Amino acid sequence: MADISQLQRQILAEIAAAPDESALEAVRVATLGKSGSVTGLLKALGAMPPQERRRQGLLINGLRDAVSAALAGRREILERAALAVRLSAERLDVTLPVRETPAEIGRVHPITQVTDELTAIFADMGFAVAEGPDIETDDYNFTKLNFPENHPARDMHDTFFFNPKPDGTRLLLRTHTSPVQVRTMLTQKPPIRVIIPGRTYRCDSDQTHTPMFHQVEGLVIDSHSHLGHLKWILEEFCKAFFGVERVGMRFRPSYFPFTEPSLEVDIQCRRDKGEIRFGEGADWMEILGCGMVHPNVLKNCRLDPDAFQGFAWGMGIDRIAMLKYGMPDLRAFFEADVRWLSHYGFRPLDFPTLAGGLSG
Ligand code: 2NL
Repeated sequence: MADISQLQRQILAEIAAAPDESALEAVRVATLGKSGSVTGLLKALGAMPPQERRRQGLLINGLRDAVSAALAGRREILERAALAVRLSAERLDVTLPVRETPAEIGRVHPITQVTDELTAIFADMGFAVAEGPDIETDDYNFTKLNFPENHPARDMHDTFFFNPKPDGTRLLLRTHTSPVQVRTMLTQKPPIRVIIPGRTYRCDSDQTHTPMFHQVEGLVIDSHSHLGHLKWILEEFCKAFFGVERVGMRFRPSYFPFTEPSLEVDIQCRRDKGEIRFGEGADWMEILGCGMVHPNVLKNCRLDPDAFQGFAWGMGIDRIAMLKYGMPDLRAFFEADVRWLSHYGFRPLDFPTLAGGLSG
């Protein structure tokens, strides 16, 4: 059948000339597709007398097989060529640094990091963390803590007061975290061992003060807790926090309404061309205040001063964060500048632990 071999030559030539996979697919549709030329010939077989059908069937099925084989062969050649083009066009520089995912780009603020660090240190010594509201009553922030009615810290200049309520009482933003200790003593039975990290507020703003700042206070109440225990706890804390084997400490007499006796604590340091090192040198730096809880405070918190005694301390988190990580400007802490945070912040999955290292 001259016209069938003629048709086959023509189709195979088209297949061989197909420049890409979509042109090849067009040839397949035009020949083996539902209304394709070869399919049309196969359909026509059914209407033929048996002998004719046998003869023609052999030829037409041969044509179909030849076209299928040619299509498959050409497809493989075109696919290989397309892959070769892609491989030579796409380049990957495996020496480039790995790009971080969004979760890895985020940074933990130094205040959060330092809070986590000191929580890990005190937790290791058996302290629980307590929390309380930022908005407090005058009673919990001042009166129960043995502040005299006319004490200057109650002054409008230091405290952010809310407008007075009809009954004359007024709420305020806590000026220290001590009201949380008051709440703890009112609700828990001794022995009490807690630390309270949190936000505190004072109406004060300059180079070294921001109206919102962070404090951590500690409280121990038991039957025989004394200043010797307090000194040991503070010394262990300073060694772990600043990562030194030993640190000289100096306890100076001071005054707070809520402790008696009251002390201020300095740690030994060396100031060197703007750098500061702890545990060595001839300089001293004040880092915290502390003392034995005043009997009036115990009474105000429904604890019998003849049965219980204890000690407390307080320090600024912002300040010890600046000291440990060499951050010169307090106000940058609260400016929410991502460039500052990417420089001074901490990697999110490096939790501070005593075993794994405190500063990641
Ligand atoms: C400082 C000094 C201090 C306390 C805080 C306290 C709390 C209660 C009873 C007694 Cl409920 N004391 N806290 C004691 C001494 C000092 O903070 O200079 N903070 C930055």
